[in-house]
Amino acid sequence: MSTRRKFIQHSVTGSLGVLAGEKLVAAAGRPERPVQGKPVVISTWNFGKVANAAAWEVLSSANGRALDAVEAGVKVPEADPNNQSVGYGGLPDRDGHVTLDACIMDEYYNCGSVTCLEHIMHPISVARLVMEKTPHIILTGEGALQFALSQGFKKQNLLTPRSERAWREWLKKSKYEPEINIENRLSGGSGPQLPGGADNHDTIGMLALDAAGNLSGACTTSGMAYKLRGRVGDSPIIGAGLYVDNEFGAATATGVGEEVIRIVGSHLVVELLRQGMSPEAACREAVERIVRRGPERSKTLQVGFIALNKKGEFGAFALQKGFSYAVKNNTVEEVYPCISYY
Ligand code: SD4
Repeated sequence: MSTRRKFIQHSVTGSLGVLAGEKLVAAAGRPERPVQGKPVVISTWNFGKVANAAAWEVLSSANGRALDAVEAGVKVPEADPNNQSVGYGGLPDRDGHVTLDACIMDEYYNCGSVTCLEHIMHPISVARLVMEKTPHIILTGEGALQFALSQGFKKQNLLTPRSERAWREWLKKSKYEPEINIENRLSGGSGPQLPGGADNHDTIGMLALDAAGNLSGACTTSGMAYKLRGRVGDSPIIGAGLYVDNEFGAATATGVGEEVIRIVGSHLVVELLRQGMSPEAACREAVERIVRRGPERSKTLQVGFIALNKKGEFGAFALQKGFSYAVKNNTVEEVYPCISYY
């Protein structure tokens, strides 16, 4: 049985008992009937489910704010040494440095970001402080680290033995080839295996709508494994990896960041929400734009978008099969395999 089929089967089985007709829900890549309402949190990939649970603790508490929820949520994979794509345990660049990208945006159009940050386990919290305590939006590299230390963050070695082994194995051939859907293998998925047992790219992007009707989002990653030193992806770029417009909706992205930046993907999705599209249709249009701009290139890589509107309706669309996203609200706690262009 193909790994893809195994994955869908796993998701379907995992769905039973949560909602009536869940088999159809999972197979279609979206809920069978419209799901909406607040509060709600959605995030990228199957490992989003545990992150959503942490966000839900905030969202379901009195006056829980979406901004606090998304920060708490994405800190879960950031601190997980077994997640080789985000924070601690992330795969390094080709020189062996773990460099982290993250950004956060609230309901007032405030935003903060760090790029190429080293030695700090929770880049999302540093990004939040850039937003709240500086007149700037983006801090990078050495300056971002200096700022983090000044705010009391502790310097740590983020390269775990497992990730170091994977990197040393990779060095033998030094072939840079991001694999489609490598993310699925995280948290029990079944994606392909890289030398040394490593994954080569993932990201958690998370969007939340709180009970007061306010939206926020967060996005954090160690970026593409074995990237060139200094490479920054879409994830910390406001408008590319994440965008929140509290009037209409929010979107975030995962996959090959260069493609997302080229179309300023998350901002595009949110603008399409503004024009009245559903979250799924907006994500689809952004993906189709990537296809139109590079039809051949688009066959070889993965990009996925998720979106959430002010009513609490959500949707997603990906270039390739195999992307998944996790949703939690008052009635649903689910990982949906996403529909795709190819
Ligand atoms: C990046 N977008 O650095 C990130 C990686 C990613 O699934 O999302 N991978 O380009």
